[in-house]
Amino acid sequence: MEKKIALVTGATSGIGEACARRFAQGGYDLIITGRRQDRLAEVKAQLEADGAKVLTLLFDVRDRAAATAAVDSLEGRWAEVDVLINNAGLALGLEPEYEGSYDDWDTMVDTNIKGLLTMTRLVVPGMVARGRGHVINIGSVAGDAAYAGGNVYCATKAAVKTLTDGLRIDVADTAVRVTNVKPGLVQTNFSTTRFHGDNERADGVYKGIQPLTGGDIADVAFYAASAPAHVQIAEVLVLATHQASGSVVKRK
Ligand code: NDP
Ligand code: 8X3
Repeated sequence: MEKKIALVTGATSGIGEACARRFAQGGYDLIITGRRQDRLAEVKAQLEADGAKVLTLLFDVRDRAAATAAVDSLEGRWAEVDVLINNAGLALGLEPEYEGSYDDWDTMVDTNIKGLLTMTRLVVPGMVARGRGHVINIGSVAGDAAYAGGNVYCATKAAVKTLTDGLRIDVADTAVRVTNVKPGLVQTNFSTTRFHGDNERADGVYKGIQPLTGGDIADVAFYAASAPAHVQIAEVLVLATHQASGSVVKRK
């Protein structure tokens, strides 16, 4: 029997890379996407060592023409994506809303909302036509409530929740399932990116608490995809044990 295919956006790092790994270990073949060819090649080699067949697609999810060309280039069984993991995303800055950077706002909105929408628009029609498929969006606890300085990033993740719920309604008459996985603190490149490369400040985010790993989130995504066909894991909030919400973290 042919293996199922999972397409993971932003698989060059963190949660996306861990999801690719978990799905490869769970018997899927993988389409991994990202903007860095060298990292895509390294992740591909790891996944192949786990027994998966792997296709890489190099594009920026903000570039709609490039995303369209990449998805259109898929041939044969590779075009029949079983699981789409919309993971590519980022936070930039932690400034008050009235002092934020216009460029940072545009990047977050274009990536976290419009990039996710583009990938959904490109991949889900095939799922509907085939009568099977699963979309797993990586939302965030940040989408549940704003925290200090989170403003635009939190808004993009609130949008991910609304778009996930909207899609679930729109495909409810098909067998396609839609899941929002909402992590709390996960130690990845996320904070280094948020603080524009300031590693010391990024490390401070995870001081005094054992954060989640990308693997913890990948396990949840894989569980959702592995549930029986009549079970739709609609939304999962996953927090570190000493994190209670987006703004309540108990540190030692
Ligand atoms: P990382 O920075 O480790 O990974 C982000 C991934 O997204 C990278 O592969 C990156 O690729 C990719 N990416 C970013 N922008 C684009 C783009 N324009 N086009 C294509 N790929 C892009 O962070 P995480 O793994 O933590 O983040 C993954 C997702 O998880 C994000 O949506 C984030 O919001 C969400 N999340 C993270 C949490 C955390 O605490 N870490 C908690 C809750 C949610 P590249 O290497 O090319 O930049
Ligand atoms: C990432 C988690 O709390 O840093 O979405 O925003 S948080």
